[in-house]
Amino acid sequence: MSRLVVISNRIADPRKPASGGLAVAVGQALEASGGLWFGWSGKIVEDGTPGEGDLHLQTAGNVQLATVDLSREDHDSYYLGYSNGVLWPVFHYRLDLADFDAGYIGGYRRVNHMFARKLANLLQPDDVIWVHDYHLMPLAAELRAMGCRQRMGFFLHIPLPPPLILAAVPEHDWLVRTLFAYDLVGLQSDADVAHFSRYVGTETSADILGEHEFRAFGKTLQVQAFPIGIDVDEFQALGQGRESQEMYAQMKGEYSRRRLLLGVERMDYSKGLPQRLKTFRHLLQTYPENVGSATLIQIAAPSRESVDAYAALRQELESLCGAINGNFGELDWMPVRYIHRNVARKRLPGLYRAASVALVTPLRDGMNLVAKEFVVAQDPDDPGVLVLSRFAGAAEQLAEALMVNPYDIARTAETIQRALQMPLDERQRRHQSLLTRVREQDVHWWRERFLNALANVPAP
Ligand code: ADQ
Repeated sequence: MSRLVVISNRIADPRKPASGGLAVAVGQALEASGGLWFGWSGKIVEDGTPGEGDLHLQTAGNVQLATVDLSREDHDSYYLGYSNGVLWPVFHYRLDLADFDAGYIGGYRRVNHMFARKLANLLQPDDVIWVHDYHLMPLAAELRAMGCRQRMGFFLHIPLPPPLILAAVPEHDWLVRTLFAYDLVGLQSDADVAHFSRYVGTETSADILGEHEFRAFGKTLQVQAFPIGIDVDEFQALGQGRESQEMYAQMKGEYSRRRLLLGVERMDYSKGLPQRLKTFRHLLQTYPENVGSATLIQIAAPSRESVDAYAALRQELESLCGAINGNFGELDWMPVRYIHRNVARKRLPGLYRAASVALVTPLRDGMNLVAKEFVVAQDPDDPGVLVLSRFAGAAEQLAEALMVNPYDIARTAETIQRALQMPLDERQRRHQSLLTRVREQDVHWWRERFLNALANVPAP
């Protein structure tokens, strides 16, 4: 069995339990075959030399962890600049928020080159290499240039935008060309694969050999959808834990006479938070029976706060929440509880289970794991209702959710009202179908499908 080598911007120690579904899934795959996990150490060296960083090696069971430090300059241009200031907004269709500073690309290329250089020394000839996410798109091209011939796959966790949006990235043709250094590219949804196919059809001279097969730059590439799932057993076990049960009891106690609506995410402009608050305000205005009853708990964990667009979003949210609470609040009821913090993962299932309605309404999302976690956390006898944006990758799999266009505030409010009034038998029916799919297509299914497809790519 070949050794698996996983490369991602951040890595997690597979021995530590609370690191979340992806870390668990990748950790298990690495342990099964023995493996190497490579990425940034999280450390920034203030006066470090760009393109140079110390390599740290650590062993965790039969998994080797290899991490590299970043100089301040590399961190700011590769991570904050190009990855999160250019690729993240453009890939989420937010050209207005992209910061096309010509200086960033140098850092992005430099760090990818450095990662490849450090990694190449650690590779064995029959390793299988799996690279994750937008930070590291050109990594395989760098490795190939150094003579590495191993099987290489790439998985993009965020959406791939339509061709004319992707084309706004000044280096778009180079970026896509570097993808052809992989043997397999995995995307979250069929919509993303269709965008890739249209891009190569219009912007390159690639031959489209089949629905999932493309030939260009002397290389054949497979591109397929592999929708990521969650670790259902792990999340259900968390739900049985003391912290989660306490959370549930506390919420049920506090809100015994009220209906709880819940949003949980990183604070990010892709998640549609201002639209969600405006929708909630519209719900209170249009359906006054919710005044004094419906309460929105919005958890928005701090994220990338040194990128400008995030600070502006935070201000907007604080002012919207303040206005809604000021206009509608009563002495014994605040319509919005806005919490700008992380909730401990062990408590999350209890919070989800106490909610009557989950609002998962991103403007664009590669997948969205919160939607799947909410489904798994519900009591099947009395489940809450998932209101889901059609623009989340998860919408392709979770058709029994109540689907909304989050830009359409009036109709989304109407749909939330429908969710609040949904009869028990309909809630049970929808939940049963959703749970079956989330369970069948879990994170292990995702990982196995990807790694099988990579193993079965015909040799060049
Ligand atoms: P994210 O944009 O981070 O992920 P998501 O898929 O929802 O979004 O995953 C977030 C994870 O963090 C979930 O497990 C959730 O429970 C947890 N989380 C979020 N906010 C939290 C909070 N305030 N407190 C505690 N936990 C919180 C990116 C892409 C997604 C894609 C994933 C995986 O943007 O589209 O689904 O990667 O590929």
